[in-house]
Amino acid sequence: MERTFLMVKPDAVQRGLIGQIISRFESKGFKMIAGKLMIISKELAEKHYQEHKGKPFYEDLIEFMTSGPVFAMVWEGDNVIRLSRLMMGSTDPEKAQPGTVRGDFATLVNRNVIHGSDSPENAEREIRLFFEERELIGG
Ligand code: IDP
Ligand code: MG
Repeated sequence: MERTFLMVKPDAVQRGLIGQIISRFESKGFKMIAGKLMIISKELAEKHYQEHKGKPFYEDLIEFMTSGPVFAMVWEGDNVIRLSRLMMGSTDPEKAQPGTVRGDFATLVNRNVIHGSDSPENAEREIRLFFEERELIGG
């Protein structure tokens, strides 16, 4: 069974969208095996987004991700990495299809509501960054 790391970003937490977003992944048939509301440190945000260091949007991204609480989660299911990315839609909400999380809840690329791991390697890395092994329930 595959695992991925999903995170409701500060914009969506502030807008009260945690429940609706969780509901979509539950309805799909995935299982949440860990979840917590947290304010992430600059250090954690920088580790999480290390691949984007140096890009024009990097500093704003770190500031945004540390600007308020996020809801960090681990989800389990068949092909959950690829399928959850499909359910999230394109990074830029202008390109995200209706029916996807970003297509339905977002308008701007720098306020795009949700993060999801893009590969098995990143999923494992991100899960380990945000959670202790003992926090994963029934995994
Ligand atoms: P992803 O979140 O769909 O995996 P990435 O390319 O990994 O997209 O980018 C990480 C995050 O950085 C995006 O979700 C978005 O918040 C932000 N970002 C990406 N590209 C841009 C951009 O061109 N302008 C502003 N923010 C961006
Ligand atoms: Mg990414």
